[in-house]
Amino acid sequence: MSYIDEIIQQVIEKNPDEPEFHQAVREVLDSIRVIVDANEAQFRRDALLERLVNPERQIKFRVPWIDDQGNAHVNTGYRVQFNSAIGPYKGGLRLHPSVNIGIIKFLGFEQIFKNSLTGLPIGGGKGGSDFDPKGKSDREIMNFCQSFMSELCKYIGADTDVPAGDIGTGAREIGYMFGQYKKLRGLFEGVLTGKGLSYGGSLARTEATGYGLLYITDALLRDHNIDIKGKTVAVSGAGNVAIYAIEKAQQLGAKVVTCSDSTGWIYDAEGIDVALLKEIKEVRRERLTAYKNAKLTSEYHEGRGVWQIKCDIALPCATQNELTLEDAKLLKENGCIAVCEGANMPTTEDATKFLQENGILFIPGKASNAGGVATSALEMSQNSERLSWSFDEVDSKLRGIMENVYANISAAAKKYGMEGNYVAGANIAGFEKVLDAMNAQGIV
Ligand code: NDP
Ligand code: 2IT
Repeated sequence: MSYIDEIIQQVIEKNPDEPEFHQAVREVLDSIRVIVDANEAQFRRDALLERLVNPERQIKFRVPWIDDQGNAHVNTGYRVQFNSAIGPYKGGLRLHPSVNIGIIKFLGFEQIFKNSLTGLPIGGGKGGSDFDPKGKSDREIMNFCQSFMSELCKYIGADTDVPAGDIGTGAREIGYMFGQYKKLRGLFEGVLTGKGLSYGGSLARTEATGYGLLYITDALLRDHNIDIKGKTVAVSGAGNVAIYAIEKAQQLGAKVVTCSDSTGWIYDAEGIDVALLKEIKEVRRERLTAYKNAKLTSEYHEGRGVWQIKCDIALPCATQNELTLEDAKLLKENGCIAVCEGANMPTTEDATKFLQENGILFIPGKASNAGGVATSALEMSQNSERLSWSFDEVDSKLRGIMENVYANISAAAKKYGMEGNYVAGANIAGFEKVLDAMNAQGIV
């Protein structure tokens, strides 16, 4: 059996009940087969792949917190410090009831290669909790975040591990966590990114993942002589990534006709009203039914369904495995030309394969959503030099980074005879830098 297949089997056996982690490992290892096969003896001797798929450290802890009625609850907190070959661990914190160690490991594993693709010095990590922020008061959120950080603060720091937002963790949660870290460690330092602008946050970090997604989508389309102007776009999700993807798509002249949350979805033939969406999601924290109520010409549907809408470009920006084979077939039937992932691993394995085999341009999340973490790294730079850059300066750096990511994944795919396969290109280009750093640093 090949080294790669042995490792994939080992990952499945040693990490049962973690299907998302298996999926992420399988996709990366399948893509780097050419490199591994050519170096099999050395890689086996150095247990290179074993070191790649086993996190450097996994931290799991109890998070007790008290609700507004005075009742205590206990959630589980996680931080997986996956790989520090190219820099301090970096990656978000997810707060969602579906969180378990397998989800955090899949996200942490993806983060290694994503962070490498940004060209910036950041290693891979991820964390979070099965806490559900929905329906909680501000005080309950604060209480949870403080308890979570009371334990996490022992393991992180501006030069060791720098968490940030993800699903369920936005500016409010980062603020409460930062306050608690500072109180317990006595350090005002860039230990978290996505901070508020008044205490060390970076302009354009809020927008970065969504804007970055559109910068790379635009680069992809231009490379194929297609103009994004006038194109119809379907977006899923209605959170941080989706909102700013919609905003930038509109600025580039495209029309976005859908968005969704975990209870339903909107079809707005006139184009999503992004100011209204921000008001509902960022300020009032309401469901998408509020969008329909405010904009009577739009349609609201319960459940999932955005991929049945005819579009040229599909941008899944909600969560993992939300775009299935059935959805991919609908997109194809409806003439979709490109799918670029805003979320982490939103497309199932069989759907990805179908899209690629049917000539639909496809960029995987580890490349196309890298703008968020890249801008987090720019926030770290600003914190280190105790300066703040202008919005335009950060935004233009972000655009440059995303254009580079596209050029690199495209070149890597071509170099290994897989032109246009951006999944292979992203995994190979991301892996090469990590490999070089791991080899240089010895067996650690
Ligand atoms: P938010 O919490 O801001 O928004 C998430 C959105 O997705 C919400 O609309 C949410 O609906 C919906 N959603 C979440 N879980 C599910 C689910 N199980 N089924 C259906 N809908 C769901 O998160 P982000 O926008 O930050 O993150 C979205 C994706 O982008 C995630 O995959 C994340 O890992 C990825 N990402 C985020 C980055 C960032 O900088 N924030 C950077 C790179 C990737 P509801 O509110 O109803 O739950
Ligand atoms: O998935 C991701 O890249 C993020 N949630 C952002 C991580 C970060 O450190 O900004």
